[in-house]
Parts: sequence; C-alpha cells; structure tokens
Amino acid sequence: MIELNKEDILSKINFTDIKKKVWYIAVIGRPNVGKSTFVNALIWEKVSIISSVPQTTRKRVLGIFNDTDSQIIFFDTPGIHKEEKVFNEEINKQAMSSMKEASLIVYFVDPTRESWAEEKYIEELLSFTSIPVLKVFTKADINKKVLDTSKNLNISSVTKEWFEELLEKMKSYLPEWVLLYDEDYYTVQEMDFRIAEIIREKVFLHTKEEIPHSIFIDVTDIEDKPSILRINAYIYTETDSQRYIIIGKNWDLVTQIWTEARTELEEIFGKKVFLALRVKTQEKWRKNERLIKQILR
Ligand SMILES: Nc1nc2c(ncn2[C@@H]2O[C@H](COP(=O)(O)OP(=O)(O)OP(=O)(O)O)[C@@H](O)[C@H]2O)c(=O)[nH]1
Ligand SMILES: [Mg+2]
Repeated sequence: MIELNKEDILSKINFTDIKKKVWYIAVIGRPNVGKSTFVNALIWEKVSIISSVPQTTRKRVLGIFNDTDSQIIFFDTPGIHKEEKVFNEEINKQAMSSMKEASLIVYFVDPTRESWAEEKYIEELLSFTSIPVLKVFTKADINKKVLDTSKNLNISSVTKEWFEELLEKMKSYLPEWVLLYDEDYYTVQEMDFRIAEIIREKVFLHTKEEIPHSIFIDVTDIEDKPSILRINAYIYTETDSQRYIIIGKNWDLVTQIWTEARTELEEIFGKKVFLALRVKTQEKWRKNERLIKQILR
C-alpha cells in the first residue's frame, strides 16, 4: 500500500469538484423596483449601477454570491417595460434571455409604485416559462401597504430584512453542482463595460427627464499599468442641446461627473486613474440598430 503524505492528498483533490448549491438565478421586474440594489446589497459589492431613474440597467450584469454552502450567480437584468422602440425592445430582450438559463426567476414587485398594467404584462410573459418563479415584494422599509407575506417575501435592501429567508428559499431551488466560478470573483464584466457603467451612473445621478436615457458611453482606450489606469471615454448625447446641458455652465456638470467617476474608479481598481472624458453628439443613436447592438453587446 502506498502511503500518501498531506501534499500528495492535497494534490489529488480537485477543488473544482467541490459541490454546493450552485446555479444561475435571474432577478427580473419592472424598471426601478430595486433589482440592482438587491444584488449589490446581498453580495456587499458594487456589481451594478443604481439610480432613481427607471431603466438604469440596460444590459444584464452578473453578480456572484458565495457562502459556505452555495454559489449563486445572479443575472441582474434591465427592467421589463412595455415599449416598442428599437432600443427598449433590445433592453427587454436582455432581460428575457437571462431567464432561459436560470434555475429560478426571482420576480421583484415594488408595492410603493403601483403600475398593475405593467405587472400584468410581466406575469403574462412569465406564464410562458417552465422555470419556477419566486415573487418578492421590495422596499419593505418604505412600504406602508399591508401585504400578504404568507405567500410572498417582503424584503428591504436598505435594512436587509427578510434577506436570510429569501436566501434560504432561493437555495432550495438550486441543484448540488460544482462551483462555476472561483470564489474570489463577485462579478464577471469586461473592464470597458464596467468603466462605462460607472460614468453612466454619474450622469444619471446628476441629470433628469430625457437626458439620462439619451446618453451612451464609449470607452475607446484603456491602458492598465500596475500603478495607473489611463482611460479615454466619451459621453454621447442625441442632440447638441443635451450636450450643452451635460457640459454645464463653465464645464461645472461634466467636471462633477468626471470627479465622481474618477474617484469611484480609483476605489474599484485600487490604483490611480487618469480619465479623459469628453462629450459628443451622435444624432438619433437610439434609432440606429447597429449601434444599439454594439452598445448592448
Ligand atoms: N427605500 C428603499 N429604496 C430602494 C430599495 N431598493 C432600491 N431602492 C431605490 O430604488 C431606486 C431604484 O433602484 P435600482 O436598484 O436601480 O432599481 P432596478 O430595479 O435595478 O432598476 P432598473 O435598472 O431601471 O430596472 C434607487 O433609487 C434605489 O436606491 C429598498 O429596499 N428600499
Ligand atoms: Mg438595475
């Protein structure tokens, strides 16, 4: 009989064979119900950008939650809404495609902002899937309505009430499976997408009405050195007047957006960031299918 020492034993264990409750869960719902806030709060990391403007998330984002007995890979999806414009259709498609790959669909409903026509539309869409659906009410900390919590969970991403219950419930739908990602990862996103999203969030935080929806960010160059990250990026608007609004009087607004984006990028990437940021106009980009596909790729 061959005697194995500790090193031999360890070298024979394949860590990727460790099994836990593992698989994908899609978080879906109307715009602004708190999908991205929930994923960030559960994972304790900024995976997705958040704002009070509906339709903040445009492309699905992967957030990975790890604990002792599970690895849950969340698809944070764009809010599903009823609109026939090309751009909105593409955004809806992003949400729908995530559902197919998931073991569970967590369907968020915000009881503080009623829009039952839209909820009905989502429920209709869900009726076509064979994947289990877990309906969850959000924003419990500000909700004044009495809800039937015997059937649906009622969570808050601010106080984290009902998080444990929701987590246990979600795990019960997941198969025992090998880990799909290294446990050190909390998200999978291309660097240029992540940078563009942080810049976009800052524009969303400081503009209103049609402006947030009229912009897209193009990160054209990244030079990632050990001590410095150099980025060249553009904020595109649909019209020149929107461009002047984003630039602001004496460049005030774009300077504020630039400062906040740069500060957060330095925190995320843990190094000095040099950010060249300019504002340009790309007329009617939301009607340009080729460009939309490129932005949401
Ligand atoms: N009070 C309170 N506010 C919340 C909660 N969750 C989210 N919010 C707020 O609701 C707004 C929308 O949150 P998001 O997480 O961006 O919503 P979303 O569902 O991802 O929205 P889209 O990306 O547009 O589909 C933000 O202003 C959040 O701060 C919550 O539990 N309590
Ligand atoms: Mg979102």
